[in-house]
Amino acid sequence: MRLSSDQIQACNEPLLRRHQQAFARLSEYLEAEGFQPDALIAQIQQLQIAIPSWALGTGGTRFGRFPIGGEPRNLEEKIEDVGLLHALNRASGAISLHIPWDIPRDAAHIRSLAAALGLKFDAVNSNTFQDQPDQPLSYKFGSLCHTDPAVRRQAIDHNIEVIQYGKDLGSHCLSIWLADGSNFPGQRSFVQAFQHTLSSLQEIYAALPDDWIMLVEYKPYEPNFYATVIQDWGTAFLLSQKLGTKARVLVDLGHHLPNTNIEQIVATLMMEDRLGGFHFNDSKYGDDDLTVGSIKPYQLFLIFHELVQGLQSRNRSVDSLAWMIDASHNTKDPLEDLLQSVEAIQLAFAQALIVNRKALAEAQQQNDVAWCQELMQGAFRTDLRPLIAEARLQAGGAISPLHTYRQLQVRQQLIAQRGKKAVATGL
Ligand code: PSV
Ligand code: MN
Ligand code: MN
Repeated sequence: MRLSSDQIQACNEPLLRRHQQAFARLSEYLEAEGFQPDALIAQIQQLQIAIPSWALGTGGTRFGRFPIGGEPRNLEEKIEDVGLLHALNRASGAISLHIPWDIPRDAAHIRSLAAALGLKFDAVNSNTFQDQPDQPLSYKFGSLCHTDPAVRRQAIDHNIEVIQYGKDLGSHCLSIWLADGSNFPGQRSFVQAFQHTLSSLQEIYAALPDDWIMLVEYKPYEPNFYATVIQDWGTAFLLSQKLGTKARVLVDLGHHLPNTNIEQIVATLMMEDRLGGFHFNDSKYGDDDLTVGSIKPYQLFLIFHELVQGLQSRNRSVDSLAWMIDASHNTKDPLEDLLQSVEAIQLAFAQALIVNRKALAEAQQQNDVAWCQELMQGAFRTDLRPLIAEARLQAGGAISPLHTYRQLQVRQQLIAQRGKKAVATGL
């Protein structure tokens, strides 16, 4: 299924007048504050958020899964779904695959399908956290860290194979998340587990093309509940430093202990030029994988404030980082959820763009604490939704993606085409 620009424009029509009024009011305010709406729009349009192939079906917990029907049954249909999102918001122009959940057997065909929808292939993800049916050795006690060199070999070879799939698709990035760790004290030597992981990663790194990045993702717990080998940003940073300049840290917002100051981690990683990318989601307790911005939108803004500062001070463009959503849950239409997530990311980014950085630097220098807070919250509390809508509209997207998605009855059509019982492959 595809959405034509005529369909989208027809849905925009009745919303246009109100949008134009709201955008005119906001533009006036922004210009008075010293910002050019056109320049902001150009930056917003540059930010493309990759959609993970595993987020397109209804997620779930081990207690239950409640599929809503019409889910993509194969990689082609997953690409089709990301194409629907991108047609609506013009900001989801990339897809990220998990191998072997989504093996692109005919890479040329998959590539042309994606290109026809304006999509690129973002990071390819390896998977050594599950045993596959035809797999000779088990990852029950780890993969790249395993005590048995044969298991490590198998996991290394898998990663090298994933790089090959990525090359065929035109990706430039390998993303590695390991479930490796231990469930009970004394089960593993921390040092040996780290050293095995490092030497395995070194072998994978050696197979990485020169124009690729290796993203090393950390997570403090789950599925191992005593220790995780790459438990935090410090460990991921250490590994990336030891590996080389093509290795970078991936920050998944859900992979921190409660109340961790993620924005400070981001600032430090950017300062050292070791931030590689993001997995966006939101959470109240842990790795809850909820809709981005649904629980802690101020934290998201503070993170983007550091990102914008880091990118501007290094003169780097927004596409120098890998931006991806990593969420999957139980109770919403996944496509609606992804539209909401992308919009939350765009809003936080735009809010960060309108922080008065010069005034902030001065207030910081004067230790004017109250004014610093005022400047930050002033940007955060500005309603920039008309600016994001205008960025979408100018790019050929929907003024209100969710409204248009519902009006065009996308889910109902997907159910009619794929069936009520269709369940996404993967997770
Ligand atoms: C693990 O919790 C994680 O965040 C990693 O990025 C995985 O690749 C992803 O979730 C999908 O399970
Ligand atoms: Mn993740
Ligand atoms: Mn996670």
